[in-house]
Amino acid sequence: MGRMVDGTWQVEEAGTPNAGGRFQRPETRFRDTIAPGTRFAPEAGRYHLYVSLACPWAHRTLIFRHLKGLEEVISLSVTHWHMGAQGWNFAPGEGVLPDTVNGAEVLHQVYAKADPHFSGRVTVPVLWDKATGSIVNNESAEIIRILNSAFDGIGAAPGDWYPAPLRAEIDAVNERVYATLNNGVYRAGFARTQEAYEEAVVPLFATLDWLEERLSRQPFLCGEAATEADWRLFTTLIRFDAVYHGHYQVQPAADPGLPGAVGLHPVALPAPGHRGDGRSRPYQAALLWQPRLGEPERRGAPRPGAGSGPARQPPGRAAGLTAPAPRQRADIARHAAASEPPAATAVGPS
Ligand SMILES: N[C@@H](CCC(=O)N[C@@H](CS)C(=O)NCC(=O)O)C(=O)O
Repeated sequence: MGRMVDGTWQVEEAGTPNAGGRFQRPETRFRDTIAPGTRFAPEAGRYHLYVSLACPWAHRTLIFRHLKGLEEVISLSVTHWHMGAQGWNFAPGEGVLPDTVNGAEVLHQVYAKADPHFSGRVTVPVLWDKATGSIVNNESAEIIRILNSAFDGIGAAPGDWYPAPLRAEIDAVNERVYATLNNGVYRAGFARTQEAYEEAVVPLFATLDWLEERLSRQPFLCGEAATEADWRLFTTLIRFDAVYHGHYQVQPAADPGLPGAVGLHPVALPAPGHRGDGRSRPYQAALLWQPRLGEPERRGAPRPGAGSGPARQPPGRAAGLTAPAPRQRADIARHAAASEPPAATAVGPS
């Protein structure tokens, strides 16, 4: 891992935490949009997306590129799955799509081309403009909004995952899911103190309860049809078993009164295009509380059988942190009861 300092790559320790051992996500630097009459006008073939398949944030943008049928409109590069000392790179490997636009061997070269004095983290996804030779945007939440509508009329498939009547509700769901879950798994996984870890894990599990309750009365997060909020949740949920439960130690307390581990339940995986059992369909997976009865507490070690490589240490969290204490059940209940987004008329993608 590393970062850019005034246009030069510098190797540094992974996931450097801030005061109190808390993980803090830096602000994203490139925040433009694509709109007619602006520096970045909508044009087929003009823009290029850089992603890593490992990354939940980049995964969102890949989903939207596909949902909107933009495969022929926006070209794509996929980094090597392993982030080396030089950061994301295009070394030959399974699934790698080399950089045919800038010919970069490592992604920081792309950032340096956009801004020779760039300082900050070199992250995916990146939406690149071939015409100006610059980065339009490297914030996934904004890139998916761009893909959702900017190419309508010039080759995008129909569909609106951020429909006007549902925006307030989608924003409210996104806000909680981002803070406690999308980013919450990082706050737990990279915490360096017990306090910071619990600050992340308690609201995280409360949000999972809240989502479970919400999806027990409606098929999608904001009503009868999938919206952006569902896709933003999906890319985190789908990584729970593979990454967050073991590698990031996002696990519930040993307290039997607390919910069990969250799992992606194989029987809930519907065939592509099939509506499954009527719940949690956009995720192709169910949010289930799975009490792992009879299994020893696994805190501090990856789940047996999880992952394909040798057991690894959690990315940043010091060994020996323990599950939230029983007294925190009250906190979980309090978070679970946190304000519901406003009800809104259900409108599906059109
Ligand atoms: N705010 C960004 C975050 C993207 C992000 O953190 N991507 C990770 C991969 S999952 C990354 O590239 N990290 C490299 C680093 O931090 O050095 C977004 O949502 O687009």
